[in-house]
Amino acid sequence: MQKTFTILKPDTVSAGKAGAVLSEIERAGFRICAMKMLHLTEAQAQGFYYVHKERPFFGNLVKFMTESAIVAMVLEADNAIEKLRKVMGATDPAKADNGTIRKQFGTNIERNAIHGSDGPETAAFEIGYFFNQLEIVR
Ligand code: 3AN
Repeated sequence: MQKTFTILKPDTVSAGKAGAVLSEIERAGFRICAMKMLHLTEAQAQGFYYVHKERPFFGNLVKFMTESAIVAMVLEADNAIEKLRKVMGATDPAKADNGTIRKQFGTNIERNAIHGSDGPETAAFEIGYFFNQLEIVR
């Protein structure tokens, strides 16, 4: 079993689609190990996305991620990291496969409904950024 980290982004939560996206996640067979809703500050969003700090879209990404509430979760499944990336679909919803979360709920490459860790090191960092050990249900 492997753990991964996901965020239902502000576009999803503000559109009232958090439940619908969560449904897709559960239907795909993930166990929810931890979940919280929060409204990120600018500093918190910058810290989370520090790997992208030199990218031209960094400022807009931080602005978007702080515009309203998000739902952060730890998920568990066999091969969870890769599995979630498949269920999410391509970063750009226009290029995402039919049936993926980003195809169904994303608007564009920035407002793309959901975040998922892209590897074991980022998953470990991202889980620890949002949750302490006591908040992760075994
Ligand atoms: P993914 O979320 O699919 O792993 P990354 O890690 O390349 O994609 O990018 C992180 C986030 O930055 C994306 N989820 C998206 O919201 C945003 N992003 C990526 N590329 C662009 C871009 N060209 N323009 C605007 N935002 C982008």
